[in-house]
Amino acid sequence: MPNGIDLAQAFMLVLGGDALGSVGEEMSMENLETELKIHVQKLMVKAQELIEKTPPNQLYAAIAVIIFTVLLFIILRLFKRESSNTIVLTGLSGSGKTVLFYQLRDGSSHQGTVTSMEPNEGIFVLHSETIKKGKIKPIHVVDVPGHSRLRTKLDDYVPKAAGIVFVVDAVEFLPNCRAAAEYLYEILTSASVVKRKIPLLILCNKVEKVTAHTKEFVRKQLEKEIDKLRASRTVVSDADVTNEFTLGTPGETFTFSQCLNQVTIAEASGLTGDVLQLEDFIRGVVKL
Ligand SMILES: Nc1nc2c(ncn2[C@@H]2O[C@H](COP(=O)(O)OP(=O)(O)O)[C@@H](O)[C@H]2O)c(=O)[nH]1
Ligand SMILES: [Mg+2]
Repeated sequence: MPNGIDLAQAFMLVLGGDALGSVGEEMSMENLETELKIHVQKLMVKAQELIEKTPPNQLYAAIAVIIFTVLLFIILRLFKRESSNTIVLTGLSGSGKTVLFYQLRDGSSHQGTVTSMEPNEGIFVLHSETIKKGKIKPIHVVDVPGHSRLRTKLDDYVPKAAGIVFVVDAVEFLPNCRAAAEYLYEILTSASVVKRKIPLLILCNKVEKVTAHTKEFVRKQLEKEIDKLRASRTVVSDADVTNEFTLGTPGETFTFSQCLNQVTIAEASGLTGDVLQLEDFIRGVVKL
């Protein structure tokens, strides 16, 4: 690159003159300006010569490559989904969402100091990440209560969620199984979850209790309940399906593996601070 060297030499010349000290500052500035002007002119001439010397085919090819690259860049920009760091914690009330929320944020359960009537929301760095060195990324966690009148709140958060955590009380599971399955069904058939294939984690909570059901048991029971719901709902609807999507493979018993979005199941104990599997899920979907 002779041009680069020329330019560098010009700079050295001017800077060198300045370093000699005796010349006034204004003079050297003017010098620098004129030097640069001359140089730019020289460069322009050289560029023109180069263009004239290059066969037009090569020139067109170069221009085509540049245009193609720019277009590709623009298209990629447009299609790249805005990466989200929102995690929606939801599930029936009493399942332990609020305790989990504080556990993620502070590494402590804040027992007895929290009410569950409003969505809890916070942007924070996972407590377990704060001790790490280097790059740490904050996440946005919303704890959406499971009371039916608050469930519509879900629609505010789900469309921009990177992942959904559906918390299930593994101890008091059987009496709540039907209600949990109904809620889960609602989530799994909502338009944004299906279209954006939002990963969902079914989190069996309170597993430190010996009476807690295993995650395999919870999964099977939920699948059974959802299968029943699906059978009854596909008969009724058709007319009033606005944004409801059909769930699973028709004609087959429902399993979570049939869902278009990834559905996984894990265990936690918010009370004792055992939230490793939950944090792993969050790290996976937010890409910390
Ligand atoms: N044994 C046990 N109890 C828990 C656990 N997590 C939450 N709880 C209790 O379950 C109840 C409901 O918890 P909360 O976080 O308010 O549930 P939310 O309604 O889903 O927000 C509270 O009494 C908690 O102390 C857990 O991991 N183990
Ligand atoms: Mg709560």
